[in-house]
Amino acid sequence: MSFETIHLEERETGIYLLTVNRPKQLNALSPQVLYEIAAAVAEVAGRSDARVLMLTGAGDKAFVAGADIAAMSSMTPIEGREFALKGHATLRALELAPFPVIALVNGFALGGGCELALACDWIVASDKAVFGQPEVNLGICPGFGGTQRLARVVGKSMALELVCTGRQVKADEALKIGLANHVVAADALLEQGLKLARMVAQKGPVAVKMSKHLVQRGQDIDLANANAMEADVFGFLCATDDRREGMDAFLAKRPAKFAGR
Ligand code: CO8
Repeated sequence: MSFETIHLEERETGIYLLTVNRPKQLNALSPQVLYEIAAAVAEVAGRSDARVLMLTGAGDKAFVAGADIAAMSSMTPIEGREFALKGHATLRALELAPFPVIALVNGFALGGGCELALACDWIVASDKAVFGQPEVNLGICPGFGGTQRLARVVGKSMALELVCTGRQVKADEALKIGLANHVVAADALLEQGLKLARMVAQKGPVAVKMSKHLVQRGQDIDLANANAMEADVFGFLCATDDRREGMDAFLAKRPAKFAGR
């Protein structure tokens, strides 16, 4: 599939890189970008070798500087609602993708850009990254799930401070408040992402897929039911070839060769 506003490539076997590619607009999210991200996630999900998707922004200035303000400025209420719903659906597709999605935040991740990063499974930031929910400057609130995901990641009080003040958070603070898992020099960002992606790609594919599923789905339900779901998935994994291979390899003191079934 060919795209106009994003670029999708397989960097290494099973490891994909999606780049939002509108550097002149600091990679702002237009409706087309959202459609193309969703289509790219579906395309990667359709490839049996897919293990990890990394998501970044083109250029050296921005990951994504927000939803496209020029496009939003002329939206009718109906178009605005559709844009918000498309944003929610696209970000949910990242959360439910059957492989980990790593955000490589290389610059501004503001508004919808911060929300996009939050919908990825974890964030690796460059030392040039700047996060924030500046929607209050524009007389709007976050509209792609930012109020909810941010509060779940950094806690209610910090989320309230950030969405009510629009204050920007640099990489070192993002690391401190648990928004970013790692901060590295800008020129080491892709390599750090690849390093983590390779670690994932070497593990049992079904186990990784189901581990992500448990963490993501478990966020939406109570602890007792989430733990019950975990027990069911654990039982299911006991029946896989990967479980047999993983344990046989450990006992034979050799590396495991997972088939992903
Ligand atoms: N949308 C559209 N264009 C943008 C955006 C954006 N979010 N951000 C930057 N651009 C454009 C600028 O207009 C400029 O274009 P041009 O060269 O044609 O004038 C170009 O990118 C470069 O930007 P700047 O000249 O402003 O670059 P600076 O280095 O001076 O500043 C900043 C960089 C600080 C990132 C600045 O561009 C900025 O503040 N951008 C806006 C950030 C923002 O407010 N983001 C939140 C947007 S609202 C949102 O995301 C809501 C999400 C939920 C939507 C729900 C749907 C209904």
